[in-house]
Amino acid sequence: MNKHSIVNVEEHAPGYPVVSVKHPACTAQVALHGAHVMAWCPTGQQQVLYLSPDAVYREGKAIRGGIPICWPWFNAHPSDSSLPSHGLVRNQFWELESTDANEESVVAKLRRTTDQWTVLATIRMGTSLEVAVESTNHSDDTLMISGALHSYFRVGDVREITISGLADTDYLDTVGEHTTRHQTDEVHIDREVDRYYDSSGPVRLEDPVKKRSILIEKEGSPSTVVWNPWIEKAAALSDLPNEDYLAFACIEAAIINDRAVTLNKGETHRFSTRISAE
Ligand code: TA6
Repeated sequence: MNKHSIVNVEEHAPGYPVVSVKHPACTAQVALHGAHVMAWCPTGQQQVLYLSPDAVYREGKAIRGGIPICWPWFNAHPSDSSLPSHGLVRNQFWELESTDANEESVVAKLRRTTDQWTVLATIRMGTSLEVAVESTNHSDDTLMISGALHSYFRVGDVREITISGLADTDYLDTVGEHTTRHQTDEVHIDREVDRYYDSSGPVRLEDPVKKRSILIEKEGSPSTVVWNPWIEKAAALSDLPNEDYLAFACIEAAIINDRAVTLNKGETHRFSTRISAE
């Protein structure tokens, strides 16, 4: 298989390289900034990921949409409010280590390395999409890891979708005063939703408007975050059209800060999400 006819690195904006994949199984785009999957479309299907038309493509600003890699913490830093929300690495350029193409898929590996740690993203794009994040601590200090694969799924109308797989689990409702609640059945979105579910199992998004179903599987993360900003919060986001709260739902493989993983020197942790659509 001629890799060069399938994988190209192009400038999405000046100084902003993106891996562009055109494979028989799918098309996809991965920005080196944040090792950020921007788009993935299995052949013969509709685009699976939401990407804001107002997304900003410059160093230091996370792309609104796709699959942000939130690492090494989730949401606000546990102790330092001066640090950016959702960690450091979604706002930084990563090194493109390799791209390999075979009959089934393309695999891209991107890494960020410092004196203390290395984070490696392995992104497999084919008839399904898998994003895996491996963290390695190579310092003498312990390293606390939390974060999320913060996937934005494109939907026809968020008010019409059904999210299954979270029934009979507890969740932390972070809208307003944080409250632990119990999910008795399927999840529907008719308001701002920002919930951390105690669930490591698969979740299915049914979209009657787009007439499709998206399966989200995960490994190595104990929580599933479901988020939609709804009207008011969407209007406050400058990189999101006001009406686009209707066009996506986030279903995230997450390690919430109070469930952080401790890595000693030489230890590695891996978490991943696998997405398929039908
Ligand atoms: O994952 C849900 C969440 O933490 C929400 O609270 C909201 O802040 C969202 O992430 C988006 O965060 P961002 O920093 O990308 O605007």
